[in-house]
Order: sequence, then structure tokens, then C-alpha cells
Amino acid sequence: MTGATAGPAGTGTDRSVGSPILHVDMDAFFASVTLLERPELRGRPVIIGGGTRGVVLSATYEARAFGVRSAMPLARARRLCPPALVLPPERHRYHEVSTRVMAILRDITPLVAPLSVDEAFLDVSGSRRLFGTPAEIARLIRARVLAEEGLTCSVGVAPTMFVAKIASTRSKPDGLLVVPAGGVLSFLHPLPTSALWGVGQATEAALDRLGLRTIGDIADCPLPTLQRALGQAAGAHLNALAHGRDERAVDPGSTEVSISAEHTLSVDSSDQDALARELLRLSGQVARRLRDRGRVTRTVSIKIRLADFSTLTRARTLREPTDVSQEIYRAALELFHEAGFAGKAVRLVGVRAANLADAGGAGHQLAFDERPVGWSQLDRATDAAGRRFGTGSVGPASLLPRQPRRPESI
Ligand code: DCP
Ligand code: MG
Repeated sequence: MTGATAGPAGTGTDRSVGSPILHVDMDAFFASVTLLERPELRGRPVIIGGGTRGVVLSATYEARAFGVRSAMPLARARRLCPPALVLPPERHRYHEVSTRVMAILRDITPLVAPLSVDEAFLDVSGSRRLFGTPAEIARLIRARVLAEEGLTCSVGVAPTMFVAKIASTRSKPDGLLVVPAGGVLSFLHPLPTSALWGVGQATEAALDRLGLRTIGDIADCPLPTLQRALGQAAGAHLNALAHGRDERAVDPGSTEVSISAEHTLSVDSSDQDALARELLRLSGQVARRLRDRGRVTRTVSIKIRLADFSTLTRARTLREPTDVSQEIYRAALELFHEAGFAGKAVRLVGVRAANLADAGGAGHQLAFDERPVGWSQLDRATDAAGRRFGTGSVGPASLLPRQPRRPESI
């Protein structure tokens, strides 16, 4: 789907003029970058995955034709697509390409907000004189990414961020879709409810029970009915989106690449329980900073420096993005155990959250209904108490100083 609704350049019929927000997303990013150096594999189903959790990180469109999707367990993907070749991720290459693609985007405007390694929003309102209409800019970006990196991306052009994000998704792969200002509702309303941000399986089912199948159905549903079914905030949020309302602006400042916390122990320690408690504390700090910024992480890593100063990092991609302390801690602890430090004296531990996305926006499909809501609410309550009583006043019980052990009775 290329240039679907944009008129020819320079004719005055370009309907993208009132749609200054672009969402650019690389197609099958990890897989496409890996295939650059394996051209003989082009056209074949290829899956990038691995690690101990064994999930699909990225799959070529040939593999997706078999039903393979990202975040799916690799075992299931292999069953669905026996001819697929599974290759390990090459993260340093992805980051290099990502940095160059983001630089192409920043040539157009400083108003670039990367959402993750392979996608970004741009506000091109101020770029018209230099580069043309939003549709022309989208074509320029796609041409430059192809010429300079040999990769395709898809671009959504719309008046708001969440509509631009949906548009890029609908145009994939190798597509461009312009939603003109006057065409937002006719674009949105026929789409299934699951196309809206935040609508995962449980919300979709709740909407379905109300007889709401499309975004247009949500727009027509009385707000109180929606709020009774989904809660005040979620109901109001979905109602606004279904009417095409999204007040957020592209904010280049909101896009830290990672958030981390580390601590040098006062004395080197090989006590596994003490080290786990330190990981728990650092995971809590990282999660709190994510929540403060309205961000979620998809990749958790740990850093361990031993007494001899040798340093090691281990990373893990999560199935679902998160800002929940316990989920970050669980990943950090698994990485720690897998790294096999038992008995070694550790000098420093660190926890990092990378591959960040926008929690409350048109970022990744963060289904508020598919997560362990209990933990998330607990975290938020802890944040609120921390603000009132000072950080550190509330936290997991295992961070409390341990009771001195009673001598064993003989
Ligand atoms: N990724 C990851 N962990 C996940 C999902 C994705 O590390 N659970 C990585 C691999 C992807 C990259 O992030 O290549 C971008 O994610 P996308 O959701 O944009 O997926 P793709 O770029 O692979 O495919 P698409 O063409 O749908 O954008
Ligand atoms: Mg992508």
C-alpha cells in the first residue's frame, strides 16, 4: 500500500498538509538487518530468536505467512513454520543501523521521538519549506532508508500520533499511508477495536460483550456504559481515541534510550541472598524511574563486576513491555542465576532497562488488561506513598534488614 491517499506532489491536491505527524517503523527490523549479510536467505522464512526464554524477536514476512509472530515461543513458531531458519540476534548491528536511521530522521526535523530501536515519531510541521508536504517527506525518508541502508520501512502520516502509528502498521510492509485531517474518523471507525492502543484480549472481550466490534462502535457507545465496563480512566481514554482525540505532542526529550541503576557494594560479597536483595532494590529504582517518565521496557540487563574488576553484562528481552518492579526483578534474577556466579566475590551490581517505549501512548501494544495488574497497582501505590513519606519508606519486605538469626537449638 503505497501513497494510498496522497495526491501527486506539487499539484495542490496533496491531502497530507494537515497531517504533520509521521510514524516510521522498520519492517521486520532484526530479521531484515541480519539478511543484509545473508542475501542468499532472502525470500525464505527467517526467524530471529533465541536466549533461554526462547521467544521470536523478529520474523520475516515469509515466516509470518505461516502465522509466526514476535514474542511467540520459538517452539511454537517452529511447529507453525518447519522450514524457517532460526538465527540469533546481533544486537550491536541493530543498534548501529538504528542510530543511522534516526540520524536520517533528524535531518528532516529535530522533533524526532524514537519509541524503540526501530520506530520513531516525527512532527514535520516546520519542515515544509525545506522538504515539502508530509507525504513528500514520508517518501523521501523511505527512499533514503532504502538507498543508504538497503532496508524498507513503513510510514504512517496523520494529524495525531496514535493515528500515525495505526497507519504505519496498516501499511506494512514497505508501505506509506496518509490519513488526511478530514479522513481520521472514516479511517478509524471501520477498524476492529483491537487496533486501538491498550486493547488486548481481555479488553477486546469486554468490548465484545457490549456488542462493540469496531472503533466506530466504541465512538457511538455512551461514555458511562464504556466506563462501567472498563473503569473510569480506561473508558474515557478509549472514548477519546475512538473520536480521534489525542493531545500528545512529539517530544524529543521523552526518549531516553535506557534507564539504569547500579551500586558498588561496601564490601565485596558472594552472598547470593544479599546480591539478590540488591538486584531487587535496583530493579525497584529502575521501575520507578520508568513509571515517572511514562515509559516501559522490553529489554532488561544486569551488570556484574567481580572483585578482580572483570565485568559482564547479560540481557533478556521480555515477552511484554513492563514498568513493574517485580517483572524487572524476575528477569534480572534469572539472568544473575544463569550467569553462574555462585561463590565468586562481587564488587558491583547494576540493572538496566533498555528498548524503551511509551507506556501511555501510541507506542507498543501495552495491553493494560494482560498484565499482572496486582503488581502494577502495588507499584503505583508504593510510588504514591514514597512521594508522601519519602522514597524508601515503602518497599518489598525482603528489603527490610533481616532479623538476626537465633542460634540453632541443640
Ligand atoms: N523486538 C524485541 N522483543 C520483542 C519484540 C521486538 O527485541 N518482544 C525487537 C525485534 C524487532 C524490533 O524490536 O525486529 C522491532 O519491533 P517491531 O515490533 O517493530 O517488529 P519488526 O520490526 O520485527 O516487524 P514489523 O515489520 O512488524 O515492524
Ligand atoms: Mg518494526
